[in-house]
Formats: sequence, C-alpha cells, structure tokens
Amino acid sequence: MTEPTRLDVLRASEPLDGSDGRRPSPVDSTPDLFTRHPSNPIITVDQLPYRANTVFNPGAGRVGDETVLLLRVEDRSGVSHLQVARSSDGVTDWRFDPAPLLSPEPDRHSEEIWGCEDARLTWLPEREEWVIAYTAYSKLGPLVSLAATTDFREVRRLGPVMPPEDKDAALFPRRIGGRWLMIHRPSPLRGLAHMWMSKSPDMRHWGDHEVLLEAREGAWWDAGKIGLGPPPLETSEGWLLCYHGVHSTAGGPIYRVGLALLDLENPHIVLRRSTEWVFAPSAPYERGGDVDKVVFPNGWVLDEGTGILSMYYGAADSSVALATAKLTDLLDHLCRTPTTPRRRDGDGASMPL
Ligand code: BMA
Repeated sequence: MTEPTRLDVLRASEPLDGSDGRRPSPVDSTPDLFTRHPSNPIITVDQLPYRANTVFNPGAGRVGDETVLLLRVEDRSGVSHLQVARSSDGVTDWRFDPAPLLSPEPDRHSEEIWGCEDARLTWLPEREEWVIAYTAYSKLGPLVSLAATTDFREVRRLGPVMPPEDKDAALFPRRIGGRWLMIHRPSPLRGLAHMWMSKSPDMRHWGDHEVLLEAREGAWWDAGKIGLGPPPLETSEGWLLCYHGVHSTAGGPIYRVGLALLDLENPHIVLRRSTEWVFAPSAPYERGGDVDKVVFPNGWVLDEGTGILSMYYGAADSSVALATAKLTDLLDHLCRTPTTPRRRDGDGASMPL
C-alpha cells in the first residue's frame, strides 16, 4: 500500500456540503511563504555587457552545475530579445553569453517583428532537450512560439503554435495520456482572460483546448486576467502551478502571484487554488520601475537536496529578483486551502463560452 499523501489525509476531513471555497478569516491569512533574497535585485541592466533599457522576467533552469536564466532584455528601441546568464550558485557572479540566444529575426520569422519576450524553460527527459516557450510579438499581437535547445548556446526554432493574442505559455515536462500538454493564456475579444490547456501528439499540432483556471471577478486580486508563471512542477501532491493575477486599480494594474495544484494524471482537475495571493510587490524595486507594482515570475529551480524552490521573477519590468520557499510549505499551504466543490469529483474544467 502506498503512503497517503497530504491531500488524502485532508480529503478525509473535508466538508462535502460545498461550504468550502469561502474566503479565509483574517486570522487564517496566508503567512509569508517566500523570502526575498537579501541581494535583490540580483540582476540589473548595468550588469549587461551592452546598453539596454531593462532586464526582467527570466525563464530558469539548472543545466549541469549552473543555473541558467533566459533573461528578457528590452533594448533602447523598445524591442525585447532573450539573453542567457549563467551562475553556479544561482545568485551571484552572473556571466552573460556574448550574443543573445533568441533575437527577433523578422525577415525569416515575421511573427517576431516586435520582439521575443518572457521565456519559460521546460526540460523534457524523453527528448533530452529543453523546450522554450516564449512570446513572439507579432504585428497582430503577441503569440506563443516554441524553440528547443540542449545547452542554451544553440537553439532551434519550432515556430508559432498559438495565434495572437496568446501568451504566458509553458509545457509540462512529460507526456500525459500519450500527448504533450501546454498551458497558455489567450485573450478573448469578450469575457475574461483565463488560463487554458491544450494537447499535442507532436508538439506542432495543438488541440483539445479547454479552460483550466478561470480569472476571478470583481474585487479579487486575480480578477479579469491571470497567466501561468513558471512551468508546472511535478510533486507528490500534484502539479504545482504558480500564476500571476492582475488587479486593475485607478492607479494602474497590480501584478501578484498565487498557487494552484492540479491532479497528477488528470491535470485538467484543479485540486486546490490559493485564495489569497502568496507574493506581491512590496520592495521598492517591485513597487517602482518601468511598470510599477509588478512581480512576474516565470522561472523556478528546485534543489532536490534541500527542498528549497528558487523563484526568479521580474520586478517592475526593470530588474531580476529572487525569492525562495520550502516546497513543503507551499504544498502544506495549498493542501489546507479549501477545495473547489465543482472540481471535487474530477468533472473537468468548465467552458465558460
Ligand atoms: C504582461 C507581460 C509581462 C509584463 C507585465 C507587466 O502583460 O507583458 O511581460 O511584465 O505585463 O507589464
């Protein structure tokens, strides 16, 4: 018999009458799960070997004995490219590759005319390569493009996989039910911008699109628009997701971060979703920059030995910062979050169409 997981233990004691999903009382409010690194911001534009406007929103991975960040660098014309930075401790002594890994090539890839932005890196053991999901900024709006690499020195474009407008995409690291899975965020003409999941037999042809996680409404911190952060992380309790939620205010949008947990073999089933945000702009470098009040994680690295998860994020669209958390603390927190009754029995994602 296998050991019961945290969720098995909690499920046995949960109310079944739909009284869950409520907002927590102030005394239950979320503790600080993430700790900002004292050296934050860990990368600023002055460290780059060339002049640029800003550096932010990095994808992240552990490649051999180095942490690799795929940085979004916005140049002084406003167009972004993706630049590699390497460090052995993932905090200091960043070395920048001599040339960007992915620079817009509008003559050959017209969808990149206004830039390559916000990479998410997923290692695929089956293919023994990394797949980079990034936003190509086309004349018709942002869309999802894929590229592949083994070493972040050479890269092979796989091309656009979702038409505009669509962004915030990342692959799961393995096939499920024989197919590759991708989470992404289309922006519909009407209604809210939810997170969707799509499937592919070959990573080129994508279908069976369904809504995975809905933006909430009204006053919620994640009302109207949400998007995936780093790629889904496989854990004992399910796929851990980190996502950003955008709250519109008279003073402009605020980008904050929440967590969710998907069923391991049926990831369209959302087991848990944090009620409150777990990370929000509060440090000066997060509150003020080219775009104020933004924390935007799209990379994380788990140290299997210590169980510490390093979350790399863009701060105010102006610098790169790092916050760490114990993976078990994140899972404990989610497992204590009331479940969503509609999804309890694995009845699939709703299609609010
Ligand atoms: C989102 C993305 C991010 C950016 C954020 C805040 O729409 O474009 O790249 O960090 O807005 O400006």
